[in-house]
Amino acid sequence: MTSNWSTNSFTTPKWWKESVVYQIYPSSFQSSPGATVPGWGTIKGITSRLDYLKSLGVDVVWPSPIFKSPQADMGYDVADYKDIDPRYGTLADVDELIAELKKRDMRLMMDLVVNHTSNEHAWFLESKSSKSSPKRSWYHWQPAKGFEADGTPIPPNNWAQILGEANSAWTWDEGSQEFYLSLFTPEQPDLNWESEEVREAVWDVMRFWLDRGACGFRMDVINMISKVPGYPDADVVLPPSEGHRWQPAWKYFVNGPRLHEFMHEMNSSVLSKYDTITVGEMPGVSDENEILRTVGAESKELRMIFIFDVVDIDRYDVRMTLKPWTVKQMKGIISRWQNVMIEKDGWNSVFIENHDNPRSISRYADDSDQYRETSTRLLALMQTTLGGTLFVYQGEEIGMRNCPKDWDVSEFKDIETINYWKKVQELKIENGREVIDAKARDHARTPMQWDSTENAGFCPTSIEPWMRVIDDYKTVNATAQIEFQSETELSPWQWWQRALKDRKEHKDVFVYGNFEDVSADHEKVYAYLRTSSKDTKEKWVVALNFSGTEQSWALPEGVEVASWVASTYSKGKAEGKAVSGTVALKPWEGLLGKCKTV
Ligand code: TEU
Repeated sequence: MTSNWSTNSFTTPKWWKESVVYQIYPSSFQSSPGATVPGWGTIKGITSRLDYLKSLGVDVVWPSPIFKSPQADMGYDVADYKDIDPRYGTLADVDELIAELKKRDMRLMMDLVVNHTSNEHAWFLESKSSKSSPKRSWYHWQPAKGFEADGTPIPPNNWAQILGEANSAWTWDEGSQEFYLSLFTPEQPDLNWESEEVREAVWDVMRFWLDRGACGFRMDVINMISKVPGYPDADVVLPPSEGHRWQPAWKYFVNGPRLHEFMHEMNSSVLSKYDTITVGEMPGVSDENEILRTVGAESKELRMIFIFDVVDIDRYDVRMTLKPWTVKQMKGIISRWQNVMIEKDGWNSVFIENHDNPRSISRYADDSDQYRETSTRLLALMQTTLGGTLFVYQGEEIGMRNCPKDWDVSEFKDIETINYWKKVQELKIENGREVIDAKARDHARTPMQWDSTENAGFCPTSIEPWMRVIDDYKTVNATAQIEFQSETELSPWQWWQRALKDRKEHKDVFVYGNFEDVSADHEKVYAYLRTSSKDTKEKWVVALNFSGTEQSWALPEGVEVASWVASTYSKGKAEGKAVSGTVALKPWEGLLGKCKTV
């Protein structure tokens, strides 16, 4: 590898590189006494759990949107960026949260959703009031392409909605007799970033939160803000013969022509004036140069992004599909981005869960009673030993599973799942239920399992939570795992806690270190070396068995393990493992070893 890693700025320490970010799904994290909407989580609930997060090893808390919202898409439809939804609390509650975080040397990162607003945002209400409204140009308005014989207006092009692929991305407004672009749902009209006034309004929102004490932003679908002018028709990939009328149109709004210009403007107008953490959600882009334009050390755009390659590994053109994948593919993706960032001086996020994806143990490992715990530890070991800023999603630290397959579909509340289920009925999609069981966003949105009492400690027992608690909470819960005592084993939570501590103690290796994949040809084992960025050249090896069968894997020539310091099967050192040559791994076993240095 011709890396200039040790001299480029990859190894330059920054708080936002070494921080552990914990994503909270506010509706499902923790309710609090006097909650406006019983059975929903609140900001006060988050504040009440800060000691829990601190003791886990979290530095930055990122709640999914808590702004005023009609909740058509769980808060990703914002009606007022400067106010809090009453169901979550008040601005004063956020101030208190920030103050309590500060006391613990922690920070708050906000979710900035500015590709679109809610259709109830004052900007949109004004924009739709008439064709001559001063805010008409704040959204994407287009006349009908024509009208059906029965008078139904025909949308300007064939783009499909993202959260309801069976529908057009354009919504007809009776009042002003035009369509507006609404890529996600009709309740989420896309802002028109071509308008300078829109951009100024966004900068103003950003300053509002940074001045209030937020440390930065996760930016929702920030790579969709520039649309290709003229809105060209998308290629037909979903066969009309099977009833598909609308087509995925990513090509025309993902990393569009003015994206980088807008991001530069955001940086020079706002971000450059504060010391922030920024992470852009950027689905649908895997091009190295394009990504480095955003996250390269000199790019002057964002600190890092969420690259979707791993979470998109099991889909075809749209997310609600099931595509077979292999461990080798996953390894290839992860190693590719580890290397790119090191070699080309960029920075990346490390994540495998969020509120838009199923649970990681159910998806990438084995969530059966037999292997759930080692699977959780395996995925934790992998993530805590990869370079980049680490993101942990609520419940991931206790190995929460997907919703049970015997739940009625009515338990699933997400608009994407509801729209998908309608499509399944209409188009008679045979594996529809299977897709929901594997992919629905609902799997990650069930209430956090705090303890073994009814409702899992999420809300009082007399109240029905907004979404059903997963039935396994009596055994899978935070309290049981924190209190777990054993001579030979760590609970998944205890393992995560130790792994985060180790990561921080050895940040020169795990956050800033060099990376070398040493398992390229193995079908099931993912193994890599991490070498310290300091002169010590301390070297560690990680070997992960991504299968339910025993595997053997060979350490590279010349690499000798001084001590296998951890196995996902034991509390202390792994005993009886070979220190050179072929190493045996149990099903779903992960090993961490410190290598001898010459
Ligand atoms: O998600 C954007 C996104 O593209 C996906 O992760 C999305 O869930 C998937 O494409 C659906 O098939 C973000 C938010 O994270 C998500 O919760 C919102 O629904 C969406 O934007 C709209 O704001």
